[in-house]
Amino acid sequence: MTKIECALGDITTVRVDAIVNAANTTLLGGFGVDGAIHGAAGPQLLAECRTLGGCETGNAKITRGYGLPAKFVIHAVGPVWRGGKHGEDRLLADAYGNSLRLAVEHGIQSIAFPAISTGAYRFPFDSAASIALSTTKDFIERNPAALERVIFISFSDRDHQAYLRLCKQYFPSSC
Ligand code: AR6
Repeated sequence: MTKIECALGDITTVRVDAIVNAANTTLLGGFGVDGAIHGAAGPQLLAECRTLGGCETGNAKITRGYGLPAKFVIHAVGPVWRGGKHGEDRLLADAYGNSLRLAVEHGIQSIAFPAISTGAYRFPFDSAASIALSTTKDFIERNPAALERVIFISFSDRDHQAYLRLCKQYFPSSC
């Protein structure tokens, strides 16, 4: 059975097989969690990202983790929030679903997600967390035993409390 966890902290320090990056379509770095991941991984990460040819919104690509404790980085591109009527929910669900699919294809057993799109891209936090949790629940139901651990990392206590509250709804026996 897959263990679901919610934790507060800096995703660059988490010891898992893969951490997910909230990237942009260029995959060439940025601010927020993207900047923190590139900073902690070192310049080899950017060098590998340059070979990938970017990534469409809703999709994800994988690299090695270099200086990070995580072996892999899954670079997922969430949507910019534009009011909610431009397919944002679907694109965010796709970013999570494609990250999970890529993880399983690479034999990854443990994966940590930041709250994709909820910073610079302004997606409302509770809706984004609900999409993250419901997409993960669907994936786990369709792929039982594919993953050991999925961790949702929040960067503020307020976000962490929101995750804990919503997690109880989607995974009553976990969080
Ligand atoms: N660990 C965990 N979570 C973090 C960390 C960290 N070290 N740093 C920030 N967060 P954002 P987006 C949280 O803006 O909204 C970049 O420039 C943060 O509190 O990093 O998907 C990219 O290159 C927030 O909840 O990503 C893109 O251009 C969440 O991570 C653009 O920003 C996501 O915030 C992507 O915007």
